[in-house]
Amino acid sequence: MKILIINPPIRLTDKPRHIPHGLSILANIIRKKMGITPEFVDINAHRYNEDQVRSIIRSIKFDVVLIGGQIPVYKRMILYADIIKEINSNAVIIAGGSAAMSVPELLLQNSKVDVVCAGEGEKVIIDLLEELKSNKLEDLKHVKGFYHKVNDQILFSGKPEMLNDLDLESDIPAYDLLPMEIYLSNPIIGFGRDIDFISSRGCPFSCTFCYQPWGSHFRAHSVDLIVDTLKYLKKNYGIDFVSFQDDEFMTQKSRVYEFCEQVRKQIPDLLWSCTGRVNLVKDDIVSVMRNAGCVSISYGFESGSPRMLKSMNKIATVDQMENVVKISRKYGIMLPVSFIIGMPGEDNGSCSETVEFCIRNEIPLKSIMFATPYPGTQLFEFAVSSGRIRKDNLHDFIVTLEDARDFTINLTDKFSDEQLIAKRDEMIKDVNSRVKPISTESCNGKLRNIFGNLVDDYLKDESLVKHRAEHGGIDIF
Ligand code: B12
Ligand code: SF4
Repeated sequence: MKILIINPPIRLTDKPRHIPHGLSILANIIRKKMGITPEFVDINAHRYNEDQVRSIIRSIKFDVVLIGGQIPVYKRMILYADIIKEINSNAVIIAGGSAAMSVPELLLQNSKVDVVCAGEGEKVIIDLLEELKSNKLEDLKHVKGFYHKVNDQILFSGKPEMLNDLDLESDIPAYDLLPMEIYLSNPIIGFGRDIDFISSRGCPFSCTFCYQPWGSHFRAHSVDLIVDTLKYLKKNYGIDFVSFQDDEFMTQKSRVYEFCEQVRKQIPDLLWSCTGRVNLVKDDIVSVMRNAGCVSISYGFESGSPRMLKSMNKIATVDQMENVVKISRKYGIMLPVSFIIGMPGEDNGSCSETVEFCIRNEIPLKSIMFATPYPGTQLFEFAVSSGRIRKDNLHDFIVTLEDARDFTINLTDKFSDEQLIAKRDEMIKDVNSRVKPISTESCNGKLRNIFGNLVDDYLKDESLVKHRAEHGGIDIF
Protein backbone atom coordinates (compact mmCIF):
# COMPACT_ATOMS: atom_id res chain seq x y z
CA MET A 1 0.00 0.00 0.00
CA LYS A 2 1.37 3.43 -0.97
CA ILE A 3 0.40 6.36 1.19
CA LEU A 4 0.54 10.03 0.27
CA ILE A 5 0.18 12.73 2.93
CA ILE A 6 -0.74 16.25 1.86
CA ASN A 7 -0.35 19.31 4.08
CA PRO A 8 -2.44 22.14 2.57
CA PRO A 9 -1.23 25.71 2.94
CA ILE A 10 -2.29 28.01 5.78
CA ARG A 11 -1.89 31.79 6.12
CA LEU A 12 -0.87 32.49 2.54
CA THR A 13 -0.02 36.08 3.40
CA ASP A 14 2.65 34.96 5.83
CA LYS A 15 5.65 32.65 5.59
CA PRO A 16 5.27 29.01 6.68
CA ARG A 17 6.20 28.92 10.36
CA HIS A 18 4.25 26.06 11.92
CA ILE A 19 4.97 22.40 11.34
CA PRO A 20 1.96 20.18 10.62
CA HIS A 21 1.87 18.31 13.95
CA GLY A 22 -1.15 16.09 13.35
CA LEU A 23 -0.14 14.83 9.92
CA SER A 24 3.50 14.32 10.80
CA ILE A 25 2.64 12.42 14.00
CA LEU A 26 0.45 10.11 11.92
CA ALA A 27 3.31 9.67 9.42
CA ASN A 28 5.55 8.46 12.24
CA ILE A 29 2.91 6.09 13.59
CA ILE A 30 2.23 4.60 10.15
CA ARG A 31 5.94 4.14 9.55
CA LYS A 32 6.49 2.43 12.90
CA LYS A 33 3.36 0.31 13.04
CA MET A 34 2.96 -0.64 9.38
CA GLY A 35 6.52 -0.36 8.08
CA ILE A 36 5.32 2.02 5.33
CA THR A 37 7.00 5.39 4.87
CA PRO A 38 4.40 7.78 3.50
CA GLU A 39 5.29 10.31 0.82
CA PHE A 40 4.86 13.72 2.49
CA VAL A 41 3.94 16.62 0.20
CA ASP A 42 4.11 19.79 2.26
CA ILE A 43 2.33 22.35 0.11
CA ASN A 44 2.29 24.77 3.04
CA ALA A 45 6.05 24.81 3.44
CA HIS A 46 6.83 25.00 -0.28
CA ARG A 47 3.83 27.14 -1.24
CA TYR A 48 3.38 25.15 -4.46
CA ASN A 49 0.83 26.57 -6.87
CA GLU A 50 -1.96 24.45 -8.33
CA ASP A 51 0.04 23.41 -11.41
CA GLN A 52 3.01 22.40 -9.30
CA VAL A 53 0.73 20.38 -7.01
CA ARG A 54 -0.75 18.63 -10.01
CA SER A 55 2.61 17.71 -11.46
CA ILE A 56 4.01 16.56 -8.09
CA ILE A 57 0.99 14.36 -7.40
CA ARG A 58 1.24 12.94 -10.92
CA SER A 59 4.82 11.91 -10.23
CA ILE A 60 3.91 9.90 -7.11
CA LYS A 61 2.34 6.45 -6.91
CA PHE A 62 -0.29 6.19 -4.20
CA ASP A 63 -3.38 4.23 -3.15
CA VAL A 64 -4.44 6.25 -0.13
CA VAL A 65 -4.20 9.99 0.61
CA LEU A 66 -4.24 11.60 4.07
CA ILE A 67 -5.03 15.29 4.24
CA GLY A 68 -5.86 17.62 7.14
CA GLY A 69 -5.64 21.00 8.84
CA GLN A 70 -7.74 23.68 10.49
CA ILE A 71 -10.91 25.18 9.09
CA PRO A 72 -9.41 27.63 6.56
CA VAL A 73 -8.06 24.59 4.69
CA TYR A 74 -11.61 23.23 4.20
CA LYS A 75 -11.80 24.80 0.74
CA ARG A 76 -8.28 23.69 -0.12
CA MET A 77 -9.06 20.10 0.84
CA ILE A 78 -11.92 20.27 -1.66
CA LEU A 79 -9.58 21.58 -4.36
CA TYR A 80 -6.86 19.00 -3.70
CA ALA A 81 -9.38 16.16 -3.53
CA ASP A 82 -10.49 17.14 -7.06
CA ILE A 83 -6.90 17.09 -8.29
CA ILE A 84 -6.18 13.76 -6.58
CA LYS A 85 -9.23 12.04 -8.10
CA GLU A 86 -8.46 13.56 -11.49
CA ILE A 87 -5.03 11.88 -11.34
CA ASN A 88 -6.03 8.67 -9.58
CA SER A 89 -9.76 8.06 -9.40
CA ASN A 90 -9.25 4.86 -7.37
CA ALA A 91 -7.36 6.53 -4.54
CA VAL A 92 -9.10 6.64 -1.16
CA ILE A 93 -8.97 10.14 0.33
CA ILE A 94 -9.07 10.37 4.12
CA ALA A 95 -9.39 13.78 5.76
CA GLY A 96 -8.85 14.73 9.40
CA GLY A 97 -7.91 17.57 11.72
CA SER A 98 -10.23 20.23 13.06
CA ALA A 99 -11.38 21.33 9.57
CA ALA A 100 -12.75 17.89 8.79
CA MET A 101 -13.86 16.95 12.33
CA SER A 102 -15.90 20.08 12.92
CA VAL A 103 -17.91 19.72 9.69
CA PRO A 104 -17.53 16.07 8.61
CA GLU A 105 -20.78 15.69 6.74
CA LEU A 106 -20.50 19.00 4.97
CA LEU A 107 -17.00 18.16 3.77
CA LEU A 108 -18.08 14.75 2.48
CA GLN A 109 -21.12 16.23 0.72
CA ASN A 110 -19.15 18.99 -0.96
CA SER A 111 -15.94 17.24 -1.94
CA LYS A 112 -14.42 14.09 -3.36
CA VAL A 113 -13.10 13.16 0.09
CA ASP A 114 -14.17 9.57 0.90
CA VAL A 115 -13.59 9.31 4.63
CA VAL A 116 -13.39 11.78 7.54
CA CYS A 117 -11.63 10.93 10.80
CA ALA A 118 -13.85 12.00 13.70
CA GLY A 119 -11.18 12.49 16.35
CA GLU A 120 -7.59 11.69 17.26
CA GLY A 121 -6.06 9.75 14.41
CA GLU A 122 -3.30 7.73 16.08
CA LYS A 123 -5.18 4.54 16.89
CA VAL A 124 -7.89 4.53 14.27
CA ILE A 125 -5.82 5.32 11.18
CA ILE A 126 -3.94 2.05 11.56
CA ASP A 127 -7.21 0.08 11.86
CA LEU A 128 -8.54 1.78 8.75
CA LEU A 129 -5.40 1.36 6.63
CA GLU A 130 -5.09 -2.30 7.63
CA GLU A 131 -8.71 -2.88 6.59
CA LEU A 132 -8.20 -1.01 3.33
CA LYS A 133 -5.48 -3.49 2.37
CA SER A 134 -8.08 -6.18 1.86
CA ASN A 135 -11.48 -4.50 1.88
CA LYS A 136 -13.23 -1.92 -0.22
CA LEU A 137 -14.53 1.34 1.16
CA GLU A 138 -18.09 -0.01 1.20
CA ASP A 139 -17.05 -2.74 3.66
CA LEU A 140 -15.47 -0.50 6.24
CA LYS A 141 -18.54 0.54 8.19
CA HIS A 142 -17.33 -1.32 11.26
CA VAL A 143 -14.00 0.50 11.59
CA LYS A 144 -14.64 2.87 14.47
CA GLY A 145 -13.91 6.58 14.32
CA PHE A 146 -14.90 7.58 10.79
CA TYR A 147 -17.54 9.14 8.59
CA HIS A 148 -17.63 7.28 5.24
CA LYS A 149 -19.20 8.30 2.01
CA VAL A 150 -20.52 5.31 0.13
CA ASN A 151 -22.62 5.94 -2.99
CA ASP A 152 -23.44 9.43 -1.78
CA GLN A 153 -24.67 8.08 1.54
CA ILE A 154 -22.83 9.14 4.70
CA LEU A 155 -22.26 6.51 7.38
CA PHE A 156 -20.81 7.19 10.81
CA SER A 157 -19.06 4.44 12.75
CA GLY A 158 -18.84 6.34 16.06
CA LYS A 159 -16.35 8.65 17.70
CA PRO A 160 -12.88 7.22 18.37
CA GLU A 161 -11.91 6.96 22.01
CA MET A 162 -9.64 9.74 23.25
CA LEU A 163 -6.07 8.71 23.92
CA ASN A 164 -5.24 8.14 27.58
CA ASP A 165 -1.48 8.20 27.50
CA LEU A 166 0.06 10.52 24.91
CA ASP A 167 3.56 9.07 25.37
CA LEU A 168 2.40 5.52 24.72
CA GLU A 169 -0.38 6.06 22.23
CA SER A 170 0.83 9.06 20.24
CA ASP A 171 4.29 9.93 18.94
CA ILE A 172 6.52 12.84 18.05
CA PRO A 173 6.28 14.30 14.52
CA ALA A 174 8.27 12.58 11.76
CA TYR A 175 10.64 15.55 11.56
CA ASP A 176 12.81 13.79 8.97
CA LEU A 177 9.92 13.78 6.47
CA LEU A 178 9.35 17.54 6.79
CA PRO A 179 11.23 20.39 5.05
CA MET A 180 12.59 21.47 8.43
CA GLU A 181 14.93 24.15 7.08
CA ILE A 182 11.94 26.12 5.79
CA TYR A 183 10.15 25.98 9.13
CA LEU A 184 13.26 26.64 11.18
CA SER A 185 14.22 29.70 9.19
CA ASN A 186 10.88 31.41 9.88
CA PRO A 187 10.68 32.04 13.62
CA ILE A 188 7.29 32.14 15.35
CA ILE A 189 7.87 34.05 18.56
CA GLY A 190 11.57 33.83 19.23
CA PHE A 191 14.55 34.46 16.98
CA GLY A 192 17.00 32.13 15.36
CA ARG A 193 15.93 28.55 14.74
CA ASP A 194 12.49 28.47 16.31
CA ILE A 195 10.23 25.41 16.23
CA ASP A 196 6.75 24.85 17.61
CA PHE A 197 5.82 21.94 19.82
CA ILE A 198 2.54 20.69 21.27
CA SER A 199 3.09 19.03 24.61
CA SER A 200 -0.50 18.54 25.78
CA ARG A 201 -4.10 18.30 24.64
CA GLY A 202 -7.39 19.38 26.14
CA CYS A 203 -8.48 22.44 28.06
CA PRO A 204 -10.72 22.55 31.14
CA PHE A 205 -12.27 25.89 30.11
CA SER A 206 -14.91 26.53 27.49
CA CYS A 207 -14.69 29.99 25.98
CA THR A 208 -17.56 30.51 23.56
CA PHE A 209 -15.36 31.29 20.53
CA CYS A 210 -13.10 28.25 20.94
CA TYR A 211 -13.44 24.80 19.40
CA GLN A 212 -12.36 22.00 21.70
CA PRO A 213 -11.48 18.98 19.58
CA TRP A 214 -9.62 17.40 22.50
CA GLY A 215 -12.26 17.93 25.13
CA SER A 216 -11.97 19.29 28.62
CA HIS A 217 -9.75 16.56 30.02
CA PHE A 218 -6.13 17.74 30.08
CA ARG A 219 -3.62 15.13 28.83
CA ALA A 220 0.08 15.73 28.51
CA HIS A 221 3.30 14.18 27.34
CA SER A 222 5.71 13.37 30.14
CA VAL A 223 8.44 15.87 30.89
CA ASP A 224 11.01 13.19 30.01
CA LEU A 225 9.58 12.79 26.52
CA ILE A 226 9.39 16.55 25.96
CA VAL A 227 12.95 17.21 27.13
CA ASP A 228 14.35 14.23 25.18
CA THR A 229 12.62 15.47 22.02
CA LEU A 230 13.98 18.98 22.51
CA LYS A 231 17.47 17.55 23.00
CA TYR A 232 17.04 15.58 19.77
CA LEU A 233 15.89 18.74 17.96
CA LYS A 234 18.84 20.69 19.31
CA LYS A 235 21.35 18.03 18.31
CA ASN A 236 19.90 17.28 14.87
CA TYR A 237 18.43 20.61 13.82
CA GLY A 238 20.28 23.15 15.98
CA ILE A 239 17.15 24.74 17.44
CA ASP A 240 17.57 27.93 19.48
CA PHE A 241 13.97 28.33 20.55
CA VAL A 242 10.78 26.33 21.09
CA SER A 243 7.28 27.83 20.99
CA PHE A 244 4.81 25.68 22.91
CA GLN A 245 1.47 25.95 21.09
CA ASP A 246 -0.58 23.88 23.56
CA ASP A 247 -4.19 24.93 24.12
CA GLU A 248 -3.13 25.81 27.64
CA PHE A 249 0.47 24.93 28.52
CA MET A 250 0.14 26.01 32.14
CA THR A 251 -2.94 23.98 33.09
CA GLN A 252 -0.98 21.62 35.36
CA LYS A 253 1.32 23.56 37.66
CA SER A 254 3.36 20.56 38.83
CA ARG A 255 4.18 19.64 35.22
CA VAL A 256 5.40 23.18 34.52
CA TYR A 257 7.69 23.13 37.57
CA GLU A 258 9.06 19.72 36.63
CA PHE A 259 9.64 20.82 33.03
CA CYS A 260 11.47 23.95 34.23
CA GLU A 261 13.75 21.93 36.46
CA GLN A 262 14.62 19.43 33.75
CA VAL A 263 15.04 21.87 30.88
CA ARG A 264 17.27 24.07 32.99
CA LYS A 265 19.46 21.11 33.94
CA GLN A 266 19.57 19.43 30.55
CA ILE A 267 19.30 22.21 27.93
CA PRO A 268 20.31 25.37 29.82
CA ASP A 269 20.78 27.50 26.68
CA LEU A 270 17.34 26.79 25.19
CA LEU A 271 14.86 29.68 25.17
CA TRP A 272 11.12 29.06 24.96
CA SER A 273 7.64 30.52 24.95
CA CYS A 274 4.26 29.13 25.87
CA THR A 275 0.56 29.82 26.22
CA GLY A 276 -0.82 31.03 29.54
CA ARG A 277 -4.12 31.90 31.12
CA VAL A 278 -4.49 34.92 33.37
CA ASN A 279 -6.32 33.04 36.13
CA LEU A 280 -3.55 30.41 36.36
CA VAL A 281 -0.52 32.66 36.51
CA LYS A 282 1.15 33.72 39.73
CA ASP A 283 4.42 35.49 40.41
CA ASP A 284 6.21 32.40 41.79
CA ILE A 285 5.69 30.18 38.75
CA VAL A 286 6.69 32.91 36.28
CA SER A 287 9.90 33.50 38.18
CA VAL A 288 10.78 29.80 37.94
CA MET A 289 9.84 29.74 34.24
CA ARG A 290 11.96 32.78 33.45
CA ASN A 291 14.94 31.15 35.14
CA ALA A 292 14.39 28.09 32.99
CA GLY A 293 14.57 30.03 29.72
CA CYS A 294 10.95 31.08 29.21
CA VAL A 295 10.94 34.54 27.62
CA SER A 296 7.36 34.90 26.41
CA ILE A 297 3.93 33.85 27.67
CA SER A 298 1.01 34.60 25.37
CA TYR A 299 -2.46 35.33 26.67
CA GLY A 300 -5.89 35.72 25.16
CA PHE A 301 -7.00 38.90 26.93
CA GLU A 302 -9.90 39.32 24.48
CA SER A 303 -11.52 42.40 26.09
CA GLY A 304 -11.16 45.03 28.79
CA SER A 305 -14.88 44.83 29.48
CA PRO A 306 -15.95 42.59 32.41
CA ARG A 307 -19.36 42.21 30.75
CA MET A 308 -17.81 40.93 27.52
CA LEU A 309 -15.43 38.60 29.39
CA LYS A 310 -18.41 37.11 31.16
CA SER A 311 -20.41 36.69 27.98
CA MET A 312 -17.47 34.83 26.36
CA ASN A 313 -17.30 32.56 29.42
CA LYS A 314 -13.62 33.52 29.82
CA ILE A 315 -13.58 32.85 33.58
CA ALA A 316 -11.01 35.60 33.87
CA THR A 317 -11.09 39.10 35.28
CA VAL A 318 -9.62 42.43 34.29
CA ASP A 319 -7.70 42.43 37.60
CA GLN A 320 -6.09 39.12 36.68
CA MET A 321 -5.14 40.57 33.30
CA GLU A 322 -3.53 43.58 34.96
CA ASN A 323 -1.70 41.28 37.33
CA VAL A 324 -0.06 39.26 34.53
CA VAL A 325 1.01 42.46 32.79
CA LYS A 326 2.80 43.48 36.00
CA ILE A 327 4.36 40.05 36.49
CA SER A 328 5.53 39.82 32.88
CA ARG A 329 7.14 43.24 33.12
CA LYS A 330 8.76 42.39 36.44
CA TYR A 331 10.53 39.40 34.89
CA GLY A 332 11.19 40.98 31.45
CA ILE A 333 8.94 38.46 29.75
CA MET A 334 7.47 39.33 26.35
CA LEU A 335 3.73 39.67 26.37
CA PRO A 336 1.93 38.59 23.21
CA VAL A 337 -1.71 39.29 23.97
CA SER A 338 -4.76 39.09 21.74
CA PHE A 339 -8.01 41.03 21.77
CA ILE A 340 -11.32 40.34 20.05
CA ILE A 341 -13.81 42.86 18.75
CA GLY A 342 -17.37 42.11 17.68
CA MET A 343 -18.58 39.38 20.03
CA PRO A 344 -22.36 39.36 20.52
CA GLY A 345 -23.20 42.24 22.85
CA GLU A 346 -20.20 44.37 21.86
CA ASP A 347 -21.00 48.07 21.85
CA ASN A 348 -19.22 51.42 22.02
CA GLY A 349 -18.98 51.13 25.81
CA SER A 350 -17.25 47.74 25.81
CA CYS A 351 -14.85 48.86 23.05
CA SER A 352 -13.96 51.91 25.17
CA GLU A 353 -13.27 49.65 28.15
CA THR A 354 -10.76 47.70 26.02
CA VAL A 355 -9.13 50.94 24.88
CA GLU A 356 -8.94 52.21 28.48
CA PHE A 357 -7.50 48.90 29.65
CA CYS A 358 -4.68 49.16 27.10
CA ILE A 359 -3.98 52.77 27.98
CA ARG A 360 -3.99 52.08 31.73
CA ASN A 361 -1.56 49.22 31.27
CA GLU A 362 0.53 50.86 28.56
CA ILE A 363 -0.14 48.17 26.00
CA PRO A 364 0.34 49.48 22.48
CA LEU A 365 -2.43 47.80 20.52
CA LYS A 366 -1.06 46.33 17.31
CA SER A 367 -3.96 44.20 16.13
CA ILE A 368 -7.45 43.10 17.16
CA MET A 369 -9.14 39.91 15.93
CA PHE A 370 -12.70 39.94 14.65
CA ALA A 371 -15.04 37.60 16.53
CA THR A 372 -15.34 34.71 14.07
CA PRO A 373 -17.74 31.81 14.47
CA TYR A 374 -15.57 28.81 13.61
CA PRO A 375 -17.52 25.55 13.32
CA GLY A 376 -17.64 23.53 16.50
CA THR A 377 -17.81 26.61 18.73
CA GLN A 378 -20.71 27.96 20.78
CA LEU A 379 -20.33 31.13 18.76
CA PHE A 380 -21.02 29.18 15.57
CA GLU A 381 -24.18 27.73 17.13
CA PHE A 382 -25.25 31.24 18.07
CA ALA A 383 -24.58 32.57 14.56
CA VAL A 384 -26.66 29.78 13.04
CA SER A 385 -29.52 29.90 15.55
CA SER A 386 -29.76 33.69 15.27
CA GLY A 387 -29.96 33.41 11.48
CA ARG A 388 -26.69 35.24 10.86
CA ILE A 389 -25.42 32.14 9.10
CA ARG A 390 -28.10 30.44 7.06
CA LYS A 391 -28.56 26.78 7.96
CA ASP A 392 -29.00 25.84 4.30
CA ASN A 393 -25.87 27.74 3.35
CA LEU A 394 -23.21 26.49 5.75
CA HIS A 395 -20.80 25.40 3.04
CA ASP A 396 -20.84 28.83 1.39
CA PHE A 397 -20.08 30.42 4.74
CA ILE A 398 -17.30 28.01 5.66
CA VAL A 399 -15.36 28.57 2.45
CA THR A 400 -15.08 32.25 3.40
CA LEU A 401 -13.31 31.51 6.68
CA GLU A 402 -9.70 32.57 7.01
CA ASP A 403 -7.75 34.21 9.80
CA ALA A 404 -9.71 36.13 12.42
CA ARG A 405 -7.63 39.17 11.46
CA ASP A 406 -9.98 39.42 8.47
CA PHE A 407 -13.60 40.47 8.93
CA THR A 408 -16.06 37.67 8.03
CA ILE A 409 -19.41 38.25 9.71
CA ASN A 410 -21.05 40.72 12.05
CA LEU A 411 -22.33 39.21 15.31
CA THR A 412 -23.21 42.49 17.00
CA ASP A 413 -26.50 44.40 17.08
CA LYS A 414 -24.94 47.80 17.61
CA PHE A 415 -22.59 48.13 14.64
CA SER A 416 -23.01 47.78 10.89
CA ASP A 417 -20.22 45.85 9.12
CA GLU A 418 -18.54 49.08 8.05
CA GLN A 419 -18.86 50.57 11.53
CA LEU A 420 -17.33 47.49 13.12
CA ILE A 421 -14.34 47.50 10.78
CA ALA A 422 -13.90 51.24 11.32
CA LYS A 423 -14.24 50.76 15.09
CA ARG A 424 -11.35 48.34 15.13
CA ASP A 425 -9.10 50.80 13.31
CA GLU A 426 -10.26 53.61 15.57
CA MET A 427 -9.46 51.58 18.71
CA ILE A 428 -5.94 50.82 17.49
CA LYS A 429 -5.40 54.47 16.57
CA ASP A 430 -6.84 55.70 19.84
CA VAL A 431 -4.63 53.46 21.98
CA ASN A 432 -1.53 54.20 19.99
CA SER A 433 -2.03 57.93 20.20
CA ARG A 434 -2.21 57.71 23.97
CA VAL A 435 0.28 54.97 24.84
CA LYS A 436 3.82 56.09 24.38
CA PRO A 437 5.44 53.28 22.39
CA ILE A 438 8.63 51.81 23.71
CA SER A 439 11.40 53.27 21.56
CA THR A 440 12.85 51.01 18.86
CA GLU A 441 16.24 51.39 20.49
CA SER A 442 14.99 50.33 23.89
CA CYS A 443 12.94 47.46 22.43
CA ASN A 444 15.89 46.17 20.42
CA GLY A 445 18.09 46.52 23.48
CA LYS A 446 15.70 44.37 25.50
CA LEU A 447 15.49 41.82 22.70
CA ARG A 448 19.30 41.70 22.48
CA ASN A 449 19.49 41.09 26.24
CA ILE A 450 17.41 37.98 25.75
CA PHE A 451 18.44 36.72 22.33
CA GLY A 452 21.92 38.17 21.83
CA ASN A 453 23.13 38.39 18.23
CA LEU A 454 20.17 36.42 16.86
CA VAL A 455 18.22 39.68 16.92
CA ASP A 456 20.49 41.38 14.38
CA ASP A 457 19.23 39.21 11.53
CA TYR A 458 15.68 40.01 12.54
CA LEU A 459 16.28 43.70 12.20
CA LYS A 460 17.21 43.11 8.56
CA ASP A 461 14.18 40.90 7.80
CA GLU A 462 11.18 43.07 7.00
CA SER A 463 8.77 40.15 6.82
CA LEU A 464 9.66 39.06 10.34
CA VAL A 465 9.20 42.59 11.66
CA LYS A 466 5.76 42.64 10.00
CA HIS A 467 4.85 39.22 11.37
CA ARG A 468 5.75 40.25 14.90
CA ALA A 469 3.84 43.51 14.57
CA GLU A 470 0.71 41.69 13.42
CA HIS A 471 0.91 39.16 16.21
CA GLY A 472 -0.30 41.59 18.83
CA GLY A 473 2.58 42.50 20.96
CA ILE A 474 5.25 39.87 20.65
CA ASP A 475 7.64 42.73 21.33
CA ILE A 476 5.72 44.26 24.23
CA PHE A 477 7.61 44.13 27.48
C1 B12 B 1 -1.02 25.08 16.48
C2 B12 B 1 -2.32 25.66 16.04
C3 B12 B 1 -2.30 26.57 15.00
C4 B12 B 1 -1.06 26.93 14.22
C5 B12 B 1 -0.99 26.08 12.94
C6 B12 B 1 -0.38 24.74 13.12
C7 B12 B 1 -0.37 23.98 11.81
N1 B12 B 1 0.69 24.00 11.08
O1 B12 B 1 -1.34 23.40 11.44
C8 B12 B 1 -1.37 28.38 13.80
C9 B12 B 1 -0.88 29.30 14.90
C10 B12 B 1 -0.80 28.84 12.47
C11 B12 B 1 -2.88 28.32 13.81
C12 B12 B 1 -3.64 29.22 13.10
C13 B12 B 1 -5.01 29.21 13.13
N2 B12 B 1 -5.81 28.45 13.87
CO1 B12 B 1 -5.15 27.07 15.00
N3 B12 B 1 -4.66 25.86 16.27
C14 B12 B 1 -3.55 25.30 16.65
C15 B12 B 1 -3.77 24.36 17.84
C16 B12 B 1 -3.39 25.12 19.11
C17 B12 B 1 -3.05 23.05 17.82
C18 B12 B 1 -3.22 22.25 16.53
C19 B12 B 1 -2.37 21.04 16.58
O2 B12 B 1 -1.35 20.98 15.92
N4 B12 B 1 -2.72 20.08 17.43
C20 B12 B 1 -1.95 18.89 17.70
C21 B12 B 1 -2.18 17.85 16.65
C22 B12 B 1 -1.53 16.55 17.06
O3 B12 B 1 -3.57 17.69 16.52
P1 B12 B 1 -4.32 17.76 15.13
O4 B12 B 1 -3.60 18.61 14.16
O5 B12 B 1 -5.71 18.07 15.35
O6 B12 B 1 -4.20 16.27 14.58
C23 B12 B 1 -4.82 15.16 15.19
C24 B12 B 1 -6.23 14.84 14.70
O7 B12 B 1 -6.97 15.97 14.30
C25 B12 B 1 -6.06 13.85 13.65
N5 B12 B 1 -5.76 14.31 12.31
C26 B12 B 1 -5.24 15.48 11.87
N6 B12 B 1 -5.12 15.46 10.54
C27 B12 B 1 -5.52 14.26 10.13
C28 B12 B 1 -5.60 13.71 8.86
C29 B12 B 1 -6.10 12.41 8.72
C30 B12 B 1 -6.18 11.84 7.37
C31 B12 B 1 -6.52 11.67 9.85
C32 B12 B 1 -7.02 10.31 9.71
C33 B12 B 1 -6.46 12.24 11.12
C34 B12 B 1 -5.95 13.52 11.24
O8 B12 B 1 -4.97 13.09 14.10
C35 B12 B 1 -4.02 13.94 14.77
C36 B12 B 1 -3.46 13.19 15.95
O9 B12 B 1 -4.48 12.84 16.84
C37 B12 B 1 -5.30 24.10 17.73
C38 B12 B 1 -5.99 23.78 19.04
C39 B12 B 1 -6.33 22.33 19.13
N7 B12 B 1 -6.69 21.95 20.30
O10 B12 B 1 -6.28 21.56 18.19
C40 B12 B 1 -5.80 25.37 17.08
C41 B12 B 1 -7.01 25.30 16.13
C42 B12 B 1 -6.84 24.10 15.25
N8 B12 B 1 -6.89 26.51 15.34
C43 B12 B 1 -8.00 27.03 15.11
C44 B12 B 1 -8.16 28.22 14.39
C45 B12 B 1 -9.58 28.78 14.32
C46 B12 B 1 -7.08 28.85 13.79
C47 B12 B 1 -7.12 30.16 13.00
C48 B12 B 1 -8.26 30.34 12.03
C49 B12 B 1 -7.06 31.20 14.10
C50 B12 B 1 -7.26 32.61 13.81
N9 B12 B 1 -7.84 33.17 14.84
O11 B12 B 1 -6.95 33.19 12.84
C51 B12 B 1 -5.78 30.16 12.28
C52 B12 B 1 -5.92 29.57 10.86
C53 B12 B 1 -4.80 29.90 9.97
C54 B12 B 1 -5.16 29.68 8.56
N10 B12 B 1 -5.30 30.76 7.80
O12 B12 B 1 -5.36 28.58 8.15
C55 B12 B 1 -9.16 26.24 15.69
C56 B12 B 1 -9.84 25.39 14.60
C57 B12 B 1 -11.32 25.52 14.55
C58 B12 B 1 -11.85 24.65 13.46
N11 B12 B 1 -13.14 24.41 13.51
O13 B12 B 1 -11.15 24.19 12.59
C59 B12 B 1 -8.44 25.46 16.77
C60 B12 B 1 -9.08 24.09 17.14
C61 B12 B 1 -8.32 26.39 17.99
C62 B12 B 1 -9.54 26.43 18.82
N12 B12 B 1 -9.47 25.83 19.98
O14 B12 B 1 -10.57 26.94 18.44
N13 B12 B 1 -3.34 27.35 14.57
S1 SF4 C 1 -9.58 29.90 24.42
FE1 SF4 C 1 -7.97 28.88 25.59
S2 SF4 C 1 -8.78 28.77 27.68
FE2 SF4 C 1 -10.54 29.21 26.34
S3 SF4 C 1 -11.37 27.18 25.90
FE3 SF4 C 1 -9.95 27.69 24.23
S4 SF4 C 1 -8.00 26.78 24.82
FE4 SF4 C 1 -9.30 26.84 26.65
